[in-house]
Amino acid sequence: NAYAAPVYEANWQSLDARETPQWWKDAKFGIFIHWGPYSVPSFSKNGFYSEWYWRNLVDEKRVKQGYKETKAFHDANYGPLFTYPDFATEFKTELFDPDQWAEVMESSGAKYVVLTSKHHDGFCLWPNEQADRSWGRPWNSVGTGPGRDLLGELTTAVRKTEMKMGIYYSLYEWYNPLYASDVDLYVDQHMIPQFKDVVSKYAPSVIFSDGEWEHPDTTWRSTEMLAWLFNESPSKDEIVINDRWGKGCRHTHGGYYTTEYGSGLNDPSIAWEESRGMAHSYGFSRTENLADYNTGQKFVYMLVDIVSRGGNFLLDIGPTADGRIPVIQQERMKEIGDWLAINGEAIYGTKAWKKSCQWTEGKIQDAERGEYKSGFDIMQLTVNPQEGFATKEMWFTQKGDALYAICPVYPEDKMLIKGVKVAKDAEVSLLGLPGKLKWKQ
Ligand code: FUL
Repeated sequence: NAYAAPVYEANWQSLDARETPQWWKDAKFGIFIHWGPYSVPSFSKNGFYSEWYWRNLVDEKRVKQGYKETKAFHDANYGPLFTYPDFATEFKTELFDPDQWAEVMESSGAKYVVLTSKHHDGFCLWPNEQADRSWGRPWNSVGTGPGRDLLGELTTAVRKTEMKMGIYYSLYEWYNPLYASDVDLYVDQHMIPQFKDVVSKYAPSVIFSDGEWEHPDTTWRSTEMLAWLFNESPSKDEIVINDRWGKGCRHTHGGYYTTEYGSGLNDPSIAWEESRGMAHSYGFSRTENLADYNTGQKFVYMLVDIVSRGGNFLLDIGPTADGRIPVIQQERMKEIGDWLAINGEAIYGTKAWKKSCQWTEGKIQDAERGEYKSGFDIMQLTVNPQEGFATKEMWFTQKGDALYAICPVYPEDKMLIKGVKVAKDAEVSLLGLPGKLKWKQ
């Protein structure tokens, strides 16, 4: 019958044809959470990710490549006999208050949350029997450490707000005994049933898949899993997926395209999302200080810059092993939310305009520069006009018949918007200010 729901087949042609759901495209801003046993040592140096602690500790190649600080730190503080799995029992999350987390995340103006259900260490934040079986020990947050279903508790709390709840899920696990001996068996007996378990129990609205790069999608049997997800799972109607489903899949197959600590993409015709931590790492890192954290203003710039190019921003927080969101991370979220409370109309539900930004006149050194090197460079360009760099004086978004122009600094007097023809009866206003502004073509 012509009205039957579309049935997806286990091949990319069929799966790629599925549109990323509109709720996600409208949402623009989400909060990512990296939390697990690595939050106990919460250590990283030289910009390495703290959630890679186990790998940095034991992988000889990485140790030789300059990750030796991890081993030195570990041996000095925990001793060489203390292994990474021992951190699971120290991961106690005793102060975890899911409703407080949900409240503070919502205060950022974010519309969705993505929690690491399982990172590359294989540790599950929900009770999962596949994990315990293949690891031969309790390797989930109910069986050891917290003694709580962290994913379940946070899902319940987030769903009391207006935000959607999603999960990060790593296909590969560095040191899963099954993975190391026979990847096909790992996929068949561990990964696929585990993936179905987490989706069936929590019906996430987003799946941020990861750890795909060591094998092709055929090894992971990704298309089979996704056909199940789209056709049969409890998430099938609103599920949003990313592009990390096998070697070579990024920016080619699956759902939205991902960039990481980058500058995003310049193509508003595709769904994409930039993610990054507040400082140098996704997981919490005790080695980071105030100077390592971006300011709330920079995060607002990043958000606007990304949205003006049609993307979403997934900003990561790293809670502590005792279950707190560090106060500075709470403050950053609130700073972004304070801006969005007034200016959100120019962000949520918008689309990219014909131009994402406008460069300053006068101070321009490099005006034609259309390519962005990295998210960080964008901000340098934006905040240092006096140094003679090209400066983005205005970003644009649009919704319905409204054009939004967003300035990184408060305009002194007039704003000049280039390249726009305005209807005679158009109205111009400043969000947050009552009344209308004077304007002329
Ligand atoms: C990467 C992972 O290896 C990082 O640890 C982090 O989870 C990031 C979002 O994806 O590929």
